[in-house]
Amino acid sequence: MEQTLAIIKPDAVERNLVGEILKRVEEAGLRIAALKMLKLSKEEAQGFYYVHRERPFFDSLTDFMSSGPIVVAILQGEKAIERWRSLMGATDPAKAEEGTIRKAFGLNVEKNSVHGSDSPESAAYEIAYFFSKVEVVNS
Ligand code: FUP
Repeated sequence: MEQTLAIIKPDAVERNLVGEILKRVEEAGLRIAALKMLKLSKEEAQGFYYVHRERPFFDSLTDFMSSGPIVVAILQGEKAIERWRSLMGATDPAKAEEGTIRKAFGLNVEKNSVHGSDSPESAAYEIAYFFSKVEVVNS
């Protein structure tokens, strides 16, 4: 069993897409092991995206990620990291495959509706960033 961190980003929460996105998660057979809504401060968004701190889009991305509420979840299942990323689609919605969340709902490369961990190492960091042990269901 593998776990990954999913985020429904401010652009998607703003457009009432939380239910639609979680429905796709459940229909794909991934289990939700933890779930909550919160609003990041600018500093918290910078901490989350620390690996991208040198990238030219870092300031704009962390402004966006702290601009409104997000929903964070731990998704669990066989190959959860890869399965959630394939449901999400490519980073740039214009390049995402038909049937993916970013193709359906993403607005641009920044406001691309969802996040997913890209490796077991980032999943471990990202899950610990948002959830304490008592918030995660054991199943
Ligand atoms: P992904 O793993 O698909 O979310 O994409 P990346 O790790 O490449 O990018 C991290 C975040 O930076 C993505 F959510 C989108 C954002 N980004 C920009 O805002 N501008 C860019 O030019 C590239 C990425």
